[in-house]
Amino acid sequence: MNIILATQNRGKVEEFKRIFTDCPVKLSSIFDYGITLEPEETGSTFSENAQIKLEYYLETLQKNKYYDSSQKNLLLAEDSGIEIKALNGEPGVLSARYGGEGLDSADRNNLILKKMKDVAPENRKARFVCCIKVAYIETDIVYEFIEYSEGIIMDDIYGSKGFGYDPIFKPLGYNVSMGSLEPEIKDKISHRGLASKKLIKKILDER
Ligand code: ITT
Repeated sequence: MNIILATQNRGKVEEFKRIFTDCPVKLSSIFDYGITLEPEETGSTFSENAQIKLEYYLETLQKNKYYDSSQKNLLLAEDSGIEIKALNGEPGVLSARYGGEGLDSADRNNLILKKMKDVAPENRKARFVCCIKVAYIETDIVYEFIEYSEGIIMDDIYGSKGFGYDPIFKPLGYNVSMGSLEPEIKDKISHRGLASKKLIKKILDER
């Protein structure tokens, strides 16, 4: 089976490649097909945005026949982000664009730290959310998997592994930031790792 990752985020591609290492599938991404156009994420939930991405890239792939039809082809779209309790759930679905388009990840992390500077340790709860949606390209049948990774927002930036908000997020049960964890540990506890685990189980059950 082929899985085509429908994401423009190279951090996600790297993680999915690691997570699927032992799963008997061939992984590629829309980068391999030179697809750079992306849809506007106008949904108000992770599920709605994952659906928007899935439909957009499904149409592109089906129109251009960018896949090997001698095998089953699964298109995988994913919408994710971080919800911070003290910020009423923000950045949420706006995680990739929080604070405006001109910012990079370090700017976004600093923006959050600034907003949270007077928030007491017990009120710094946050969680990562991952909604994976997959569609069989030939049949359009869709499945959804949602998972969470709970933790708190730290008082500064720690670690340089991972991407996005990893350096300011301390996962529950750990004493260091997600950005300080070895990638394989992150995959075991992350929203993306846990949602992927459900998908992998489905793929293996269907074999
Ligand atoms: P695609 O839509 O093309 O997949 P994107 O980066 O725009 O790429 P999202 O709209 O799903 O993806 O936004 C997810 C953002 O949430 C991402 O840019 C990060 O800032 C943050 N995020 C998601 N998962 C994360 C993780 O594992 N670690 C740190 N930050 C994460």
